[in-house]
Amino acid sequence: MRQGFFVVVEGTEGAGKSTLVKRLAARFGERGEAPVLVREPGGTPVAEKIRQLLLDPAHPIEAVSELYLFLAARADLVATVIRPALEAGRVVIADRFQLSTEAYQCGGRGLDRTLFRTANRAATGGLEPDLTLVLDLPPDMGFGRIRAAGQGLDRIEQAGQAFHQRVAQVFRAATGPGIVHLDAGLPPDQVGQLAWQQVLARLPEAREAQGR
Ligand code: Z5A
Repeated sequence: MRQGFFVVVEGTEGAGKSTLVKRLAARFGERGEAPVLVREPGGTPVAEKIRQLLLDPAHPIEAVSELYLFLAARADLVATVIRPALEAGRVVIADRFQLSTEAYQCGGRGLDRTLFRTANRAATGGLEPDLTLVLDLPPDMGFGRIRAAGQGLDRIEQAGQAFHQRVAQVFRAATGPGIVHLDAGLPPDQVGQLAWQQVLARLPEAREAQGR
């Protein structure tokens, strides 16, 4: 059976995650491969309903409730879309995954990392991305892009400058197996090219060729 490949794109708002996901999908398309594209929170009927609840600025959500809502959406997405696709040998590209929870709910909201790790493992069944591309961009630049694009701010985007600085700090400091940082201040073509090089180096056939 072919091995699946799981790529995650992470970073602060306006860093260019959606833009990069589309570019990577196009590159896979050129190789005759149609990746499964997902975004978090969302990607299943249940998770999309949870997304509406989470992003709606009309009501506050307590931090632990917020954590479990993100994880409930993730559990549904992993069980019904991501894991079956990987088991079928497909490429999956996710716009945000577990590093976002660590950044927003632990860094931003101040929740305990042990609580997050334990609960997140229950939600994902221990699934880890093969590659996590972290788009590094100062939050004020990302918000500048969002304003320039004329988009409104959702509940979490409205959380204030200090919150978003703490979130950005977690993204900047992230290290670990398969985590790669890219300068999101570069033009989209260059970000896309650098990201694609990272993907190519980690595809199952590249690992096999290198005896890894
Ligand atoms: N969240 C959480 O708290 N905990 C979790 O566990 C998870 C998520 C999974 C989801 O919001 C919110 O949920 C998010 C984190 C939280 N909230 N906040 N704050 P979302 O999915 O709706 O929004 P987002 O993830 O923040 O995405 P975004 O605002 O759409 O940004 P983006 O996808 O990174 O950027 P983009 O849409 O590709 O680009 C934004 C603009 O910049 C656009 O006009 C582009 O043309 C432009 N762009 C893109 N790349 C470039 C470059 N390289 N140069 C110049 N301009 C560029």
